Amino acid sequence: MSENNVFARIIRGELPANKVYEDDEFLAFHDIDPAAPVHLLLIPKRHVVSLQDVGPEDAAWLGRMMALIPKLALENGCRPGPEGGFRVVANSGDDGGQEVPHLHFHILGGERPWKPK
Ligand code: IU
Repeated sequence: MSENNVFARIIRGELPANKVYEDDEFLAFHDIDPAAPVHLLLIPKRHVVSLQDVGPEDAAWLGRMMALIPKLALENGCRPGPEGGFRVVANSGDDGGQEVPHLHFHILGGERPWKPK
């Protein structure tokens, strides 16, 4: 059965998103309710609910996903260098505060102050 959460529907093109990046494996878009001046979500197109569902066999695609983060952050307004930077958050499961059951990395940045999500 296919996923029916909002991110799966964005991947399938059933819902719009303010996309900043897309390739065969991943999609990134602006969070609809930003918690920082820059707030992106990076998701894999494959069906993965959370970091609780990945293991050593996922190292290659997860590595490619992680390696996209600095590029996306800098291309979308995060400031470079030690005084700039960004925060990466992956809420996982109910105790982790996850609302949408499809793996996603929040990429948060921009000039402070802002309250981390
Ligand atoms: P969480 O880690 O599952 O709690 O984060 C879900 C995020 O998805 C949250 O920051 C929402 O603002 C965001 N979001 C979105 O960007 N577009 C949507 O249609 C929905 C949620 I629903």
